[in-house]
Parts: sequence; structure tokens; C-alpha cells
Amino acid sequence: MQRIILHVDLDYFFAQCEELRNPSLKGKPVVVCVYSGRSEDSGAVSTANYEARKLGIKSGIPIAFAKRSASPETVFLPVDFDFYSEKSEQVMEVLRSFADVFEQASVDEAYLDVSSKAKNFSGAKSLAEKIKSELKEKTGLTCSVGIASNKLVAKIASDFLKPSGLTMVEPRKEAEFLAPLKASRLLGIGKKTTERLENLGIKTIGDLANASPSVLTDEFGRNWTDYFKQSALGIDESPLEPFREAQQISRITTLKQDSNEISFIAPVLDFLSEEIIESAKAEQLFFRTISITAITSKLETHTKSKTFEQPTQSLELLKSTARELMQNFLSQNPELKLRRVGARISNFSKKENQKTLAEF
Ligand code: DCP
Ligand code: CA
Ligand code: CA
Repeated sequence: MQRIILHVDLDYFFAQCEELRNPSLKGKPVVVCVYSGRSEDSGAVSTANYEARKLGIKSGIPIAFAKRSASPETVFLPVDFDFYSEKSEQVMEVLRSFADVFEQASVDEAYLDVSSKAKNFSGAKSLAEKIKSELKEKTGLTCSVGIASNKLVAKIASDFLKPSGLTMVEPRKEAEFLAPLKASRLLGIGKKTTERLENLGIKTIGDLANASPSVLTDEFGRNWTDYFKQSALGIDESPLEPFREAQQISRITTLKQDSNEISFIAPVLDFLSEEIIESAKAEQLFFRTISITAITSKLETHTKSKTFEQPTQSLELLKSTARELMQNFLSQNPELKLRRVGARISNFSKKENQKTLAEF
């Protein structure tokens, strides 16, 4: 049977959530920031709405840069992960109801296999329109959808037209659709690989499809060459992973009283860490990233993270790292008192030494 896969990705997700709870932000540039807490503007932009993007503000740039490009009406807000997770759960519930098989791929995106629900590609297009309108109606959020015969092409298609786009790539049109796009759109082609490809004269996915296999093999080896060639032609047999684990495990709690004393806060973090490790063990997940969340008496949210080379499941490491991150945060912000504290693990793998695609 012909596979029909939808990839749904929410538009400017964190910033759209902020607009949703405060409609007066609509039409203004909105920038959601992860403040590191070191100084007033230290930290990075998490995301920005499309008005802010027109000013050149985007995910990952330093907040200080963003402030320099901002217009007077630009609004800067701290991230509120709890609120976005709550919205994400509502969204996933709606999306799930439309799929034969469903895979949540991140906080704001999912794959839906609709092969039998939609029957053919024109049916899939109507279904996608229905999903977009029902999602808007039930959650207030807009999304962009890609429709294709596999996950690889559906994902690139959902990003093709944004915000609120709908892009369909019919079977046997995959290579043609991908050809003009930059090679870096393919999974696993980061900055370094892009440079190495450019040195070989390869800029687009089409260039990659036409490149000589022996030239690629000399530079990247057999595995990568096979992967490049398949992907560049839009071939991808990978199945949806409906039971893919959570992207993160987190616990958060309100302190008995507002505090900035590590001796008062550390035992609370220890307790949260124990609960987190229990879940991680139950799901057989090893993590590389540890984060703490500190919510101040003024309800500002700050997060600090540390990422390790090797995946781990160690309670001791989680406790000591959470304490260290919190201690650093408190000593850098002596004027703040905390109301709520949280801990989180992410960047999962199933094994202690699993390699990611980028490393093989
Ligand atoms: N995010 C982040 N830091 C990044 C990239 C993303 O904190 N460097 C967060 C904020 C985003 C969310 O993840 O809202 C989803 O990321 P996307 O890449 O899907 O980007 P957006 O949803 O913000 O925008 P787009 O409309 O391009 O999908
Ligand atoms: Ca998105
Ligand atoms: Ca996304």
C-alpha cells in the first residue's frame, strides 16, 4: 500500500503560545528568551514570531544582539516551559486522533501515518486542511503541514511554506521537490559537513543526487555516501516510532517558603532527582543533559543546563549536577528568591554508549 505521511510542525511555537495568552502581543515583534542569569541580557533567543524575524531576530542568537536589532515595540519575554508543555500536550491529543499511527517527534511536531484514513493524496490534502482548522479551533494554534510518501520528505515539506503552510509532494516527485533545496536541509548535514560538501562543489540536494559516488566515498566513506544518495533522492523507508520515549523527564515543585539558600533548596532537588531517575529507569532511558529550573518570587523562569559526553542514568551525577547548577545560579543572582524549583533530564538514548547519526 502507498504510504501517506503527514508532518505537522507548529508555527513559531513558544512565541505563538505567548501571543495566545496575551492577545495584545499580536502584530508586535515577540522574542522569547532563555536568560542565563549571568547579567541582565545574557542568554540566547529561544524563538521569535514572524514580525521579529523580519528584523533579523531568530532562534539561537544572543539576546544582546536581538535587542540591538529590535524596534521600539518589540517585546522580550522569558521562556515558560510549563505553559508550552501544557499546550503541546493539547496539540498532540488533537493530532493523534487523526492518525492511523502517530509519532510525536518533538515538543512542537509530529508524524501522522494516514495511509488508510486518507486513502490517496488528494484525500490526505483535505485531511490536512481539516487538521489545521480543528487544531486552530481547539488549541488556538496554527501549524504547517507537509504531506509525502515518507518521513524525510514530509518533514522538509512542512518547513517549505511557513507559517500556516500546506505542502504536498506526490509520490515519484520527491527528488524533483528536493533538488533545488540546500543540502543542509537533510538530517545529519550540519555546518562541517556542509563545508566539506561545498568544497566538492555540492550545494543543493540535487547536486548531491548527481554527485559521483566515488568522490563522495573518498571524502565520507561508504555509510555516509549511501545515506546521502538515498536521502537526496527522497528515499526513506523508516517507520514511524509510535512508542518513542518522552523527549524529557522533569519534575517541578513549589518551595515551602521563598528562598535563596542552597541548603534549603538542595534537598528539594534531591527529592525531585530521585523521582526523575525512577522514571528514567522504568523507561530504560539514559540521558546526557541535566537542567534545573528556577522560578523566582516574581514568577520569572530561569533554566540552566549541562550536557555530558556519555549518556548516563546516575542518580549521584544528577543530584550533584543539579546542586552545582543551582548553586551557580544563586550565587550569580544573590538578589533573587525562588518560589519554585525543578529538575529535568533530556537528550536520551536507550544505551549507555549509543552513537547518534552524526557520529557514525
Ligand atoms: N527552540 C529553542 N532554541 C532553538 C530552536 C528552537 O528553544 N535554537 C524552541 C523554541 C521553538 C520550539 O523549540 O518555538 C520549536 O522549534 P522550531 O524549530 O520548530 O521553531 P519555531 O516553532 O519557533 O518556528 P517555526 O515557525 O520556524 O517552526
Ligand atoms: Ca515549529
Ligand atoms: Ca519543530
